[in-house]
Amino acid sequence: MTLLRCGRHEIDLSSPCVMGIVNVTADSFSADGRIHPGAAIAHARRLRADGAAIVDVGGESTRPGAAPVPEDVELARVIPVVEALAADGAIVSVDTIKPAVMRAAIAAGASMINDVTALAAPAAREAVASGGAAVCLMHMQGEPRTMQQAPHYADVVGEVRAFLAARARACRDAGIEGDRIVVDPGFGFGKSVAHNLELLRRLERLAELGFPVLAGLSRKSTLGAITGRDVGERLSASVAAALAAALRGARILRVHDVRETVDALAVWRAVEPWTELQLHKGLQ
Ligand code: PT1
Repeated sequence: MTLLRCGRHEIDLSSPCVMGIVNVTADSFSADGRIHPGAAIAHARRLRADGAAIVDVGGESTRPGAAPVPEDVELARVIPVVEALAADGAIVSVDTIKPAVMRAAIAAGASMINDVTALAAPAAREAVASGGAAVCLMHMQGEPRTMQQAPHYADVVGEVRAFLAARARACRDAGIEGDRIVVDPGFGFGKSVAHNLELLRRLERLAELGFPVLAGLSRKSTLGAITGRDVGERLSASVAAALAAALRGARILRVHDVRETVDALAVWRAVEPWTELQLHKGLQ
């Protein structure tokens, strides 16, 4: 059994789980500019009811071309949402690259930090280590504003794997236990369509590192390139991509469409030979 320790929570990853995406953006603000986190909190509660094991709260977009958000703005967006969800007993992840946001989020009850720069800052490693949080270490080439301009690799799988192994080592050296570390190839972060597909096809190579693998493909442009669909029409493509990742060893699937992904995983689980025993015992 693979257990991930997140703060005082434990997640059983012997079968894949779903992380629901909660963006705290313009929608969460009233017309006068004051924070109104209610919409984000309600959305996160719906995702949990739909079967999300983790909710990932983000106040700064990292998608291609996105601009940075000031620290005070990010804090004001994220912290009220973390407080409300943690009070519900939720496993809350916070998608941030700023050590001050990590510290405040953990103090507000977050039990996982999702950092697209893989805890590059020493203060970030210290915040996660002292807070007892889990961490998702993600690979990115370049920075969000410009990363899609000319992504280049000699060996994309080998380079991403070596990067994640080195980041995991740095985290352990900083006092973060191995059973709190998750790794992520960072689909769409400085990668062409061919790079993303190669990483997905050979995801087992990353699972071999011995840490649970998180895969985030939901609604991304690679799925648009494959299907010809706009971002709002990528539900089936996203579910298929999540399942393809799960089949190759991903243990956490970061998605917008939680209910649909949970159903797809349930069918896959029921078909897998290793579920036969539980089925005979419990589901007859
Ligand atoms: C991810 C991820 C993330 N993705 C983790 N955190 C985003 N750990 C934000 C596109 O090509 O995969 N893993 N946080 C969203 N980023 C993108 C990137 C969104 C690319 C869209 C695209 O469309």
